Amino acid sequence: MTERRHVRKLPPDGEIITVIGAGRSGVAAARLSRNLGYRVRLMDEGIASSEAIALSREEGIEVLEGHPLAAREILSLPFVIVSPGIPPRKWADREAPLYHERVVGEMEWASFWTSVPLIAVGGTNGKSTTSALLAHLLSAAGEQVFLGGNFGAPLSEMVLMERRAGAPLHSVAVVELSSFQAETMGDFRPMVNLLLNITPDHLDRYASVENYRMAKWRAFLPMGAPDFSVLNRDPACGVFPPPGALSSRMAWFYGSRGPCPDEEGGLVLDGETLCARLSGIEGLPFLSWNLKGFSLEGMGNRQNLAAALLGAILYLHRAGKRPEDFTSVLEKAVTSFRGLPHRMEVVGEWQGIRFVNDSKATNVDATRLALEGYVGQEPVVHLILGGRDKGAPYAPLRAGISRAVKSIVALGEAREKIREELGDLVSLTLADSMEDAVELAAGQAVGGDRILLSPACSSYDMFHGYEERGRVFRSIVENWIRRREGRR
Ligand code: UMA
Repeated sequence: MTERRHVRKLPPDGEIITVIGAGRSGVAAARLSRNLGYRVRLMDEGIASSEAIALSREEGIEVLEGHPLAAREILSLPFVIVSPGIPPRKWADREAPLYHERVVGEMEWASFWTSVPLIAVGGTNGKSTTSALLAHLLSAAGEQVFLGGNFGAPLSEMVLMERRAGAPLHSVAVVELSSFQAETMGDFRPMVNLLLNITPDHLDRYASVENYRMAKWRAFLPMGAPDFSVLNRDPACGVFPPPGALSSRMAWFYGSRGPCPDEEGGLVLDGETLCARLSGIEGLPFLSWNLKGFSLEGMGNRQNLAAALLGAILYLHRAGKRPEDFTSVLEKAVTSFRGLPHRMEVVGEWQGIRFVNDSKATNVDATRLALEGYVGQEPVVHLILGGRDKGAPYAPLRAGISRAVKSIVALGEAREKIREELGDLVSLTLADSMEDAVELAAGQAVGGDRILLSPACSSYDMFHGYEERGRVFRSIVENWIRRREGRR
């Protein structure tokens, strides 16, 4: 089990703790702190009126609504827990990332109060799928897994549940970790910490890409020698640890096509056959797996698979399990994983034409990764792109489009910009609606082709979020297939 070291001084018994942000994280952190015996104030700039807030009040938590955050006030308080959605400039008058002795993020706070080993999963894209796959693999290997963090249930909810039960209910916690949760970290000690990729994102919160990058690395700095940092070996994924900053053990994974720069010290997924090879990890023999039953498409998912498998192996190894007890279990479990909705999700197939919903690809890099998974064969993709433009150029898609895409259908507010930047590469048509887009893309497809919705844009010009966009796509595809089947 990971030994916990605290640089921060934990607040003394009975101290007043202020939690800022009364969303799901803040409420959970406040209730956990109250359960630990602290006096707790929950502060929010907006209106806090959920059932959970009423419950918090009943538990003796003081709730302050409509309370503007002022750095001078916050930093004079004895101890503060921040919700991930609160940007540090609000409470510290400065840009992230930063560490403060008396200010801690919700996930890190919760991690101080549990002995359940943690596996963290960070990265710009692929965090949720990798977390879910990792949890699936570990459950198959007989672990009692908590899955949460940025994924949904804050870690504080797990810790509170366990304290109330008076015993650990889980043998391991897989926590999806966002940069918002990482940026304040200073004592976080997961047993295994995965980093999938770092590409520009959240630039409305961070002053520069460098600040965003450093926010992600903060989750690795406190880790020590027995713990594993599990990092993507593909240079295109932007995972370059700050020189000399990591004192944990390192393990690499490589799921991209093409030769891996260095096969020792991690897990490599072979290009075409999905054969995984593990080597160079102290205490573990050379191991290999045949993963061709993995059903998720796209380069991002190959990398997610390599990361999750390596994370699972390292955790099981550290938990004292023998490779012969988990090797074939993991191989089987990979095959039964069905993925998450809206992330390279296969939503239909008709006469060999497969329809793939990647509505979660709300930025250019996510679409770039989706396309890379189809490179290396004849182009098969009819790509539906567009939505609300996020200001970034579409040029990073050019290489993938040239090699994997047969045609583009551009949709939404961004469609003219997309036509200007990509229209010279392959045939490009403009659609007025999602229905129109599916009709246009599928109308050009033959058996073996893919209709891929991977918009590289946010959905807010036409939908209430990427989930709604994905659901609409799915239902249009199902109708399209039903109509074709009716004609036969
Ligand atoms: N608030 C303020 N002042 C502010 C901002 C917010 O007072 O400047 C208040 C709001 O009025 C609201 C509360 O803070 O009452 C919301 O807090 P929050 O934004 O931290 O939201 P939570 O409900 O606690 O959800 C958070 C994560 N939200 C964010 O990081 C923005 C959830 O991730 C996470 O699932 C949840 O904790 C459980 O851990 C969501 C997310 O969008 C899914 N994450 C980003 C992403 O994935 O890109 C990082």
